[in-house]
Amino acid sequence: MGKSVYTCFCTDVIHEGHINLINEAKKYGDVTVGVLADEAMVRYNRFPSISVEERIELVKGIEGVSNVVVQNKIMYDEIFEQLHPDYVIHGDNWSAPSMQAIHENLIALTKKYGAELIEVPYTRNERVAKIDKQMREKLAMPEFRRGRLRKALKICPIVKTIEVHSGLTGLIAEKTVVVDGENVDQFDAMWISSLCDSTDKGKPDIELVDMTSRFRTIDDVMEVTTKPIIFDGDTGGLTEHFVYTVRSLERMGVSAVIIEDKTGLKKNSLFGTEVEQTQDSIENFSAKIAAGKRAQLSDDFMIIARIESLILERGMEDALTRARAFVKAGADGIMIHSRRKEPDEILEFCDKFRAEDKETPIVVVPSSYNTITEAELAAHGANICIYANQLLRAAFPAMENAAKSILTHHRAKEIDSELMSIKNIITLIDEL
Ligand code: SPV
Ligand code: MG
Repeated sequence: MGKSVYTCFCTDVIHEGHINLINEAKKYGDVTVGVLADEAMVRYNRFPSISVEERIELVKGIEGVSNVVVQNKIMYDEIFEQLHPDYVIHGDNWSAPSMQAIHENLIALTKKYGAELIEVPYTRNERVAKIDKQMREKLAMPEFRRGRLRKALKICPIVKTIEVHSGLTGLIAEKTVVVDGENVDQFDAMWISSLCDSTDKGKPDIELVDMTSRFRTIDDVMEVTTKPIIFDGDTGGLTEHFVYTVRSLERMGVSAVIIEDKTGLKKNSLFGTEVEQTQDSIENFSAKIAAGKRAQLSDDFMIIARIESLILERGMEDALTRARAFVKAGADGIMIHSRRKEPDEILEFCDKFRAEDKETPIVVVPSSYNTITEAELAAHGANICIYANQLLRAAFPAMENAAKSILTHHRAKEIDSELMSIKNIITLIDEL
């Protein structure tokens, strides 16, 4: 019997590097190519821009490929169990932490199954670099980025969303990857928080930072990222203004705006009933949502209604009544918020809402009830989990600590070991 060779592709574009890999593979036997499934692609920072069926067709078209299968996980365990390949062929680009984990996985599996790992030099030239750049460009452009949240909602068990308020925090959201045993993980989306956007400018979170300035933050983030953006639209302002905001956000390539059912001078929800806050009427807020939906031009954009009944201690029934009304008015999702330490009321809302509405996405913000895991929230029907302020809260004490140390010691030596090295900071931002 002939020998079998396996390789996995996680790409939407075939370039000479892939052809080279297949040509090498052919020398060892019959070539099977695994096409990485959508669920695994997104964990790997390769958001698919074409469907898995289209990727299969693409690979089938390469001369020398005998079989095409779908590889469901980033790691190769299932593939070895199913196919028992004699050889696995892979480029030698092992430097990223996720690639190191894959390398270790392949070394262990080839040993276990008596197979051989063939490493071929990764093709690096201007043409391949240009194709990579074009792929990234496609992901970053408004048309594609806007629809990416709806796609992520279909692919991800829960869309993990991190707060960003600048280009730098955008880069953290875009690039941070953790490898934990066999799992590679990263964030799926970004939240432009009113609290963090305002705080970063030294302003209170009371709709004081104007839209032009908020849009400027979005632009800074978009310059350096490709992931979808969910915009914190506060109350949405006057309906007559909100319709223009919807159009601007859509045009920029933002995926969703979340507006909260409050009126008058908005204060941050985490104050709860400690400050005066007025909830909007169901009628007014429904009319605002409906006007936003009418103004919207694309099918991709989402207007998500945020319900403040639990924050303002108006009870579960009020929250559910509002959720029903806002969905009826056209809301594409419901955000339910709570500032309790325990997640009980959020889970009760999710369970009750899901019992009557299986489709409408639920958004949760576990800032105060932070012991709950993403998997537990997903099990109760939540679809988007927003970590709304953690990056800013991490930065402030670290910066204050550095300032205090310099003032205390009258020099910067004592704090230096806690800081990013000068070499790393000057090379942190990639040059074009
Ligand atoms: C924000 O991040 O600005 C929010 C979420 O609106 S919260 O601060 O929890 O109200
Ligand atoms: Mg806010």
